[in-house]
Amino acid sequence: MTTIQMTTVFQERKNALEKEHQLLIEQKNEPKPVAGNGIYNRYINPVVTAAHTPLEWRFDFNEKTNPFLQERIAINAAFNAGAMKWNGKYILAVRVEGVDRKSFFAIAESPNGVDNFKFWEKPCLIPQTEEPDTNVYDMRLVQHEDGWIYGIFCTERKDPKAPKGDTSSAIANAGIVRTKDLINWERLPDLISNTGQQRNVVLHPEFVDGKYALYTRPQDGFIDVGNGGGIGLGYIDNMNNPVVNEEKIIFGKVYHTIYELKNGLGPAPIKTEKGWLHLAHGVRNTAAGLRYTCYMFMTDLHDISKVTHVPAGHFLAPENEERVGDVSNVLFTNGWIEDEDGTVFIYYASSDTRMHVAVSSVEKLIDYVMNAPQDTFTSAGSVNTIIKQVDNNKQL
Ligand code: M1P
Repeated sequence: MTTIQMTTVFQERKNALEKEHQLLIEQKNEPKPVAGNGIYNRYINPVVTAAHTPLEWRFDFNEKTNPFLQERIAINAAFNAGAMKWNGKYILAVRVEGVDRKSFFAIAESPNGVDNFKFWEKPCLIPQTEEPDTNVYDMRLVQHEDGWIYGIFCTERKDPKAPKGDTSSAIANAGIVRTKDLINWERLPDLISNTGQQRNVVLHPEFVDGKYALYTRPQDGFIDVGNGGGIGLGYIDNMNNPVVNEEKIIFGKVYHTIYELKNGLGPAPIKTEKGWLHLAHGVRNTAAGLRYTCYMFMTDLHDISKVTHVPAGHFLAPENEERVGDVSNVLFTNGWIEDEDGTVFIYYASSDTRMHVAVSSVEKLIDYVMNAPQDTFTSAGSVNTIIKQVDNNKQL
């Protein structure tokens, strides 16, 4: 190929890539045109995908070193994002995963919460502790009343006790960073707890009796909860020395529910006049593998360890194209944003691959959590619940 032809190939590809990328990012998003369940509206397009990541991360744009304009660093997925409203913008701390399987965090912002999510120029630079992280993921962003924005995430490292030849066993723990600008991150020590491995650790946004409150999810193994499991609650005095001495399970696993195998808190709870609204994920096993769905519950406004309301079953489950991805049949959430007018943007990832949004309001979520019937834990109980509603409807 002559130099003239090569220049054309490079320039043509550059133009095409830039056009495609711009169209994707600026694509308008609309609610799905269905009556739905009256609790939330899903939006048609995913809000963030691997293809949303900046072209500069993926392509060397120097024609001399990359004459075919090949993708040098490919991105595999963009999912499990923490979320917050900041300086009037809807911010996602996205778990971006390269094709090398390593996840990292990157901030994407949108002016309206449902489309036009654009990544900041560079991924987040997370300082290391003395024991470097092998992989990091699933950050919960919390604006705490102490003035800091905290990011608590899972840090994964190879199990040092794994027998020779076992190249998979890992240990999960909660890594902690804090920031004032989402650019400069201060790394604090990893969480110290006595209950085994930790994932899905979430900071409560307010002090409780002068202490930091943490929702935890202790488990015996990396995948299996073993004898542990459930959503725990513990307290620490100082984020610079994050030792949680005692954890109380406030929401455990229950036989024949959507959280039979394990569960974990999603984002930090939303404070309402009726209580704290929680969004979590529950996992059950099936012949097709683990199924992850999202569910809601409420805790007492003055006693955050007391669960007051739990509607039966899932609140959001994978549907249509959401069912398929790198880890299929998974919906996972670790971010939502409550707007000043009570609108709630629920950010959820499907099948460990891409991010979506569903929009609701505090009023609708309270109505759902307080009035949808709770689980009776038996088929006969479910039938009775339906018959009661049919009979009530007949009186109308
Ligand atoms: O693959 C599904 C999810 O599995 C893990 O969640 P949990 O610890 O509750 O099992 C996490 O790795 C999460 O990132 C992932 O989406």
